[in-house]
Amino acid sequence: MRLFNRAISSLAYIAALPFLLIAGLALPAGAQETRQPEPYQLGLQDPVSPVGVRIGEFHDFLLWVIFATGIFVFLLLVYVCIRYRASANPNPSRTSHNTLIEILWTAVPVIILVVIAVPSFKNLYYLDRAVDPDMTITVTGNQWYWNYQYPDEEIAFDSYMLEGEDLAKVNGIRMLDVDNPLVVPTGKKIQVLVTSNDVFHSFFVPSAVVQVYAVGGRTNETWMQFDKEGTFYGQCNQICGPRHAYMPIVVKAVSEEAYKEWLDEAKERFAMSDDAPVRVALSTN
Ligand SMILES: [Cu+2]
Repeated sequence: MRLFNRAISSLAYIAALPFLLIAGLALPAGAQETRQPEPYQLGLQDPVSPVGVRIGEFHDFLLWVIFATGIFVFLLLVYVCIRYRASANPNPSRTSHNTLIEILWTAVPVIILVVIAVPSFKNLYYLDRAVDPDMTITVTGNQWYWNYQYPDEEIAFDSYMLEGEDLAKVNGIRMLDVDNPLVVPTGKKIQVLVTSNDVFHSFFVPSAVVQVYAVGGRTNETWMQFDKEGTFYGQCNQICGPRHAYMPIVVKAVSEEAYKEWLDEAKERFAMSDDAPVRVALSTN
């Protein structure tokens, strides 16, 4: 019964997809977007960053390669099952070598892998490191919350998941909303330096296709850029202890003016004190 319900829900979702897409396209420019995991979600979260767009395209390309390979192998099996069945071949062939076929089944997979590897490496280098970033944010994983620092602005703050009354007060999303989200301006290239204060964590924001391990004593670098205003949810996705599921990530991408306003306020609330220096090196070079 449960399976049946799931199938029906999935069908309903697929039927509603064109309307959802139209509704998405009809959003006025500058509208607030939200990206979070959806029930019965199909596919990846809509990308909001240049890296996300490229990875999305690469994912779709790979899907074609996988489909083509799968269908080819399936048809080949069907052909072999019928063509070489025992009843039609009372005296089985004793062929053990065929040079042409052996060259083909070595060369063709190699060519396919090279065709996959080239864009794959391009993407890896593209997302690895920010070239001329506009700003830097350092992210530190802790058991079990995140600490965000804006070294250029000399602000630092912790970000805890909202629970119980606190969550009800803001009518937030259970398991995802936090007290102090990461606030960033849209359209800016943000260098992100990720480390940990204790065990392994992982900074994961799917709509920006950012996933970086937070490792104590080591600084990992990546970058993100949000091309849409909105709220983008992520989670720690490296099992890090009993409250691993309770350290979500919220990124609020806002306009330049709204970001400046937030900075003014944040500089008062979250000013870095001398005894809480920047925890990670500002450059990984
Ligand atoms: Cu964690």
